Amino acid sequence: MFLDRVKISIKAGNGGKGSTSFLRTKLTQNGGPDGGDGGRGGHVIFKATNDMNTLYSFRFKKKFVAENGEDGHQKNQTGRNGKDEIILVPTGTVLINPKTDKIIADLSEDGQTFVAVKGGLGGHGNAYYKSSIKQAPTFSQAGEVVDIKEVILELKTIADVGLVGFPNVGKSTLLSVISNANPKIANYHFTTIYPNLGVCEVLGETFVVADIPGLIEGASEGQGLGHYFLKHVERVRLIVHLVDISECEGRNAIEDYTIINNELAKYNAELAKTKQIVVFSKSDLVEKDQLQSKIDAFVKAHNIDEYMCISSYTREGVEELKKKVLENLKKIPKKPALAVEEHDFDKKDFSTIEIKRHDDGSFEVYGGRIENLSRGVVISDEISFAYFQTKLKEMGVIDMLLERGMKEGDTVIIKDISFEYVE
Ligand SMILES: Nc1nc2c(ncn2[C@@H]2O[C@H](COP(=O)(O)OP(=O)(O)OP(=O)(O)O)[C@@H](O)[C@H]2O)c(=O)[nH]1
Ligand SMILES: [Mg+2]
Repeated sequence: MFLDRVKISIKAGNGGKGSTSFLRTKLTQNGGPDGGDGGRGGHVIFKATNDMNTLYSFRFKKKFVAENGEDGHQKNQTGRNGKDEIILVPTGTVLINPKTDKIIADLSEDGQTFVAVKGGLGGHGNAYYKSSIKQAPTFSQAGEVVDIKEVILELKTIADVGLVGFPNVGKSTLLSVISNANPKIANYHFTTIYPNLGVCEVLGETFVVADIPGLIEGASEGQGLGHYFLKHVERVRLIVHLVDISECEGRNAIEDYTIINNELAKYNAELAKTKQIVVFSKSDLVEKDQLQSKIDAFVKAHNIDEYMCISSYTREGVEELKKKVLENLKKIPKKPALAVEEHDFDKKDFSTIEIKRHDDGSFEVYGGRIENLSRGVVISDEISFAYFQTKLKEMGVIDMLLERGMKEGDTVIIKDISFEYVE
């Protein structure tokens, strides 16, 4: 089963809680605060590998969760960081943000990694809050909670060469004779239903060839297997365009070439500009004297300057084709990685403070700066709550609320904390 697009959910680990604790030894009954900080949650990291070539493993496992950070301990011991969740994907996997449909990462090199979501920060232990005026803080901070995110994985195969052409022209047969691949070959259309990759060796060098399902007229409107698999040749540097010169299926080689090029252009203008080598296949089925005149007519009709004539059966022209491909590849630079958009998965804006007035007259305060502060509040703890109120004043939140018309007795809601304003 071939799978090249899948939506999964990922969640980085939450930060561990800071600890509230006081030093206790045989000699000290009421020592100072010694609650350590919580550990950081594990990150969610994607890693490309050449050992995979489909997204099949994501068919059944769609949820990935990194470990939470450990809570802080007494004696100023910081909790352990959560273990990262490393998700292996085939090289060529592109990560897409489903909310914007934009690409956020392109894992085009073997071993390349991408931190998609960072683990939550650990909360501070009570030792952190000790100051000259607050000798014995009885509160600590909760760990940062990280939301679940969704991400689409799409595989856009990385190959140097793409084999393109009508069904049954001999693409898979050619791949089987020039590379280590062992694709299915048969005398009917759409034998190939998903891409095959093969490594071709020539003159001591190698290149990767992708064989995709055949295209037909109207593929852009979904005829046959449609355009779907063209994404697997989108990134090739060279297209080997196979045309059955024997016309053994009653087709016309000159027309076939035009039809396929039109379909490529309809899919993606960039792909249509990719350099092509026209390869006339099944030459063994044509009488020698007819072959040249057929080729001449084709070359004239399309005004092409580079072509090869091969038979995968007799192997005629096959070695020359491999050399020609290598020669061309040396002149064509690798395609750059895809443009990616800045993504907000691991970014939090800790500077914002927003106020919303509800219909019942209550005020809600939210935003990154507030979220960060509210993690430190234990509402049942008087000192903690007093600290929170002082901070709200310092940050100008109370002034902002007064400007918005807050009066004595009005309810203020901040995250899961709600209190009445008292002047
Ligand atoms: N005589 C001859 N037959 C060939 C040659 N190459 C392929 N064939 C035959 O043509 C038929 C189609 O070959 P495939 O390689 O499966 O063709 P394809 O282009 O991959 O076809 P799809 O996967 O359906 O798009 C098979 O019966 C092959 O044996 C050739 O050079 N000479
Ligand atoms: Mg095939």
